[in-house]
Amino acid sequence: MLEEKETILVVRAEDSNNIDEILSISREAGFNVKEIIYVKKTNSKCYLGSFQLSKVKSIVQNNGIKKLCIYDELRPRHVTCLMKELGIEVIDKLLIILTVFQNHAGSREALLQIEMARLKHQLPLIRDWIKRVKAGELPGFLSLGRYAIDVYYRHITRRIAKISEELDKLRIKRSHEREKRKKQGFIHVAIVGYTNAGKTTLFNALTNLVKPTGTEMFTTLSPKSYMIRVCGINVVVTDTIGFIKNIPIGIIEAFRAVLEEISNADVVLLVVDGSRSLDQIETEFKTSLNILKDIGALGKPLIIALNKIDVANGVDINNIIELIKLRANEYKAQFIDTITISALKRYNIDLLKDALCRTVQQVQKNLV
Ligand SMILES: Nc1nc2c(ncn2[C@@H]2O[C@H](COP(=O)(O)OP(=O)(O)OP(=O)(O)O)[C@@H](O)[C@H]2O)c(=O)[nH]1
Ligand SMILES: [Mg+2]
Repeated sequence: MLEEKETILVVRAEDSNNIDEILSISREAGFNVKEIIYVKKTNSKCYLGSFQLSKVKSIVQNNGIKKLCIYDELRPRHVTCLMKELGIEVIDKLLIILTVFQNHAGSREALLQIEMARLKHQLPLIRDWIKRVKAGELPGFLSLGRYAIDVYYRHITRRIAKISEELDKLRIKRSHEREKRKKQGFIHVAIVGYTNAGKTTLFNALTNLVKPTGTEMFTTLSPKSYMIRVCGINVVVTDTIGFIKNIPIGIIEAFRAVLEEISNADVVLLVVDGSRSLDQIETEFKTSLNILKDIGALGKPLIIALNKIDVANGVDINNIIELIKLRANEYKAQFIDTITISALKRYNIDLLKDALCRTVQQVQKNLV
């Protein structure tokens, strides 16, 4: 079974500085990476140029590899061409990430969101196959005839419609719950940030709950909300799904309901992993700001929790604080303050609560 998961990993050359993260994601998806191939320039027909394609072909044949992982967003024609040339399964970035999600999905909503993203991802590929089968370009490909592919296509479209309906119901329920809490005068604080930054650990520190945390990425998929009192005000804190660099749009769309929890919050509490190198901190911070911008949450009061200072790796904290301020201003965020904390050791949680207190008081004043 394990051998089935042996793979060649294809990565864009420009992503080589992000290779540790890409390898972690691939490992968490269960893949055993035998070889990494970097692509400088992609080929419009088959994604890999003829030289790299023949290299991959020989590794596949010599090692009996059954899957090719490409950490990029592929066009249907790329997938079809690669499958035809190599005769093995081709898995792109969206599918790799969804496999990690699948391993962590704890709720029906998360499972439905994952299935939806998978099916929507398959549709254009199947459309491409139908087109080619009709044109006689794929005789006997995948041993499916045209009729079977048509039936499968119709099955997928029906399933997508059904899941959409169910997800819409869950979304409406979620938004009613939010509205109810708003009417009761609760202030919403969304804990956001890069995957593994320590969001759930902070959520636990603020709420005294013990939600699962872990060194793997995407431990949390479904948002968890809990009410706490912050200087006499009822505050609902919500733990959310982690961000990553260049997240495929299909995933953002599928997890729209989860991201709405952030765009509907009153205050954003952004957790930054302060134990990383300055470059990594900058990349992760900018990725988070970009996603907040995309989902329309950048205009909200933004508090930064600079986390893991118990294991800060020699980078001068003041440099990090300066960098954060600079970037936050560049993005025109409504930046409030950076508080250095350790969510795990519970350092400075009181200072963070003070900053939260000042901010939620202000929000409450503006609401009146
Ligand atoms: N040393 C140290 N480790 C921490 C701290 N906060 C969190 N961690 C560790 O970092 C890892 C990730 O923590 P989580 O709270 O699961 O991170 P998350 O942001 O919720 O991650 P995802 O849900 O996967 O996106 C865990 O192993 C935590 O124990 C901290 O302040 N110091
Ligand atoms: Mg988490």
